[in-house]
Amino acid sequence: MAKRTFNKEFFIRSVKYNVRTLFRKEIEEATEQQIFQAVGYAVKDAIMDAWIATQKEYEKSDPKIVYYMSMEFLMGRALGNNLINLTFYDEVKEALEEIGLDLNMIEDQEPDAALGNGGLGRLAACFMDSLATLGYAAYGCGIRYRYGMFKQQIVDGYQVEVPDMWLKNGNPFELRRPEYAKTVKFGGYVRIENHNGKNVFIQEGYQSVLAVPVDLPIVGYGNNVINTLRIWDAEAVNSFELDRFDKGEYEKAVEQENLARNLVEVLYPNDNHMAGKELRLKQQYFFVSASVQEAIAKYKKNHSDIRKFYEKATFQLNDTHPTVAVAELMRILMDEEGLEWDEAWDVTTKTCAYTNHTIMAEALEKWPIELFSRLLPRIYQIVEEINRRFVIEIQKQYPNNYEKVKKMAIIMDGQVKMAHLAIVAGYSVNGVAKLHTEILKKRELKDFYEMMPQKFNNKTNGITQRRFLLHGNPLLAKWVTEHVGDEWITDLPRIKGLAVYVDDEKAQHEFMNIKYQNKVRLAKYIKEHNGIDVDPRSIFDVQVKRLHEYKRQLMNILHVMYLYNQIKEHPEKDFYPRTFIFGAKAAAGYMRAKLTIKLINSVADVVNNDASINGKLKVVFIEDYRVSNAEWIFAAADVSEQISTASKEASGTGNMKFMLNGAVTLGTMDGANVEIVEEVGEENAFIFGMSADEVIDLESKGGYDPSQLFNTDQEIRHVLMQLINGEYAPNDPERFRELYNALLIDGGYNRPDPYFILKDFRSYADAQRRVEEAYRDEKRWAKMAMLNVAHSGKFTSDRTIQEYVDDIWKLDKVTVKLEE
Ligand code: 26M
Repeated sequence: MAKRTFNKEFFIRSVKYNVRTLFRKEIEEATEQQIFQAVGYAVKDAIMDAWIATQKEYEKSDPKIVYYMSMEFLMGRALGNNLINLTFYDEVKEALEEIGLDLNMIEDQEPDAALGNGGLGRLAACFMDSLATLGYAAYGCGIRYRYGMFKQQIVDGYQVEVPDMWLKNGNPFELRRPEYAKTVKFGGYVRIENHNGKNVFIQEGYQSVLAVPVDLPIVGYGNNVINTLRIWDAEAVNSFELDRFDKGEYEKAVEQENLARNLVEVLYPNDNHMAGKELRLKQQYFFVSASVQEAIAKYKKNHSDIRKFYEKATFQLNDTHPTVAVAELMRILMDEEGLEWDEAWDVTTKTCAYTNHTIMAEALEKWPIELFSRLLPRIYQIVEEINRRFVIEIQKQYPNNYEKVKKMAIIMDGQVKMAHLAIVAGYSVNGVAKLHTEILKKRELKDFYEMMPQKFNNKTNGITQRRFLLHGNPLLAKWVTEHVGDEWITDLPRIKGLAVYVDDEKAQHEFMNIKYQNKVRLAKYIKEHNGIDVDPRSIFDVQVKRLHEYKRQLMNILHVMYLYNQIKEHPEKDFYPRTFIFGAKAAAGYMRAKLTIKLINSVADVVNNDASINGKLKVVFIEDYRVSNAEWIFAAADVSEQISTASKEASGTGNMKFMLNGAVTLGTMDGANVEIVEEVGEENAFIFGMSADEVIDLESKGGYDPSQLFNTDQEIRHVLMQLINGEYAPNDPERFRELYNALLIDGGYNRPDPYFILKDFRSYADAQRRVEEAYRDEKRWAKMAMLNVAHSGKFTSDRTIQEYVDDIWKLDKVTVKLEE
């Protein structure tokens, strides 16, 4: 990999200069945050030449561009990652040391850019990294939320949400570009005028807002490619009107100010759940309209025939959230570029492609017609016409089959169904893991698959090894490089070379020692943040992900309660010390999820303070789980908990991050777990529970009756009774009744235990027993863990992106040369 030269003296001078000009201080007087800012600006400067060169190269060679449209980009911190990808990390670390500064401390000053909830947002971030590294022209298109994902505090065991003021000290990496601002219109009505026999649609009485782009550099690894994440900020169009005397004008100006402020105020903190909020739809149209306008303006700079737009641009819709892009593109092509419907439709259906990330029914986006048409009157007209034409298609293909129309129409029962719109108007529909795509084709989207099978394809998710191994786990990264060379950094399958060392005792020792060092690092973090002592020699069993019933954190903690009961009842029995680590944010309004957090913390309080169990069991809830602390957590994990109800987790990507860091999967045959097992072998994972087919079958029969289990299995019964007898809530024995009821009476969907927690419990406990047994055999464990690392090659997002490029986007590869 070509390495750019790093000029140490220049860099140090730049940091010192920045401290002086930004803060009127010498380095010695600056705060840690000020030093971060100064270093951040120095790094941005180091990026600038390549950023300019990349954009010049794109203008010259005119490659096809992908616009990755997403409501979420869960970027995490930029400083360390940028240095890694510039291949300057070690040099900068040394340079800073020379002036008495610690790069780790400086990195720690940076707030996470948490412009996303979880899997979907982090996937977008990994994709941006891979696109730049592979040398493809890409724009991330999103929103510059003033407040990202809330910060989580645990107060008395409960989650408290605190606003995430990530921009309060400024962001040294961002570049504001007001010269490319766009106007976005909401509301009003559409007047139709006839101009020489042609209908012209004029929106009137609307409110407008100015979309101002803010660019963040996306650094490719060692290749001088710098792509752009363009996040839109909102401003009032005419703030000068504030001093108008006319009352009506004044109120209008205030309205515009408010609209702009509210629009980009905050990320909706729901994950896998649709809340039909008007402001959310406004956010969607706001960034989509600005992004589509921008894409067209860019195309028109060097091309005259808008009918060939799709040859140079493609829009990937990250779930249905940006699906109004379909209608917005139609609107611009017809109303502004003068194309006829059929011409515009041809372009649109060759431009847009859709990724589905979930089959959870409550996550499907459906907007009430009333709201949709009031907010986006012209867009609604276009959606209506798309629907009208599509319904005719359905009727042609399935004459007299009204059921088909009812199931597939875009507009039905007073609602606009965004997934249907995305499928009809897109040239590609993809799922995010093999199993997930099969479920889409055979069940969830069966009718669409039968009508247009050629659109459907799978793109199994991936993660970037640059952040999640090279940056997050420097000890293991170095060790891997010593054994297989450093090509894995841009060619992860090379990591397979480790396989020849799995029986080598020296390698096993080194590997386990690195894991131990990482556990010590995490144990320190836990001591500092939770005040809990954990033994780095115990098994670190980790479940970190959003809190959701289908992910079954409840099953995990019930199992901990079960183990604790066993230890108490049989103190003499040999028990390998275990540390159960949780990290999870619950959507602010999701009461059952929040109560599960309280349960985990209540169990932790009891178990961690029971001297009689000699520290055999520890439970830790890591506050504010986020990208930056995730890097440490993955590095320290022995066991990766991937225990969703089979069929519910579309892919999962945490599972891949654990695998890459040498944790062994304890999981169901769900999402990408299936492919992890395929790669590493069943004997190197702990698989349990119902299959997706079994779950779907049982669901269609209306579920099952858990009272059987409750009445016959005394240990399960004991644990469940502890939810309502005050064992973990002596002052309020009723506190966890809700969870008890969900498992035994009604957990939603009109049935008990809809996520089959009790049904899978025994099988889970047995898998946990096998984990313990395996861990006792040090060599066996070392081999398993190493084999997981060695077989993680498939799960790089570089592979995923290459598949998107080959099968969907058809992008041209670009190389950027820098004159030094
Ligand atoms: C919808 C409406 C209003 C507010 C928020 C939403 C919403 C936000 C995020 C709905 C769903 C959201 O994310 C879904 C998600 O993260 N899905 C996950 O995607 C990952 C990447 O493909 C997969 O690995 C996970 O399995 C899947 O759960």
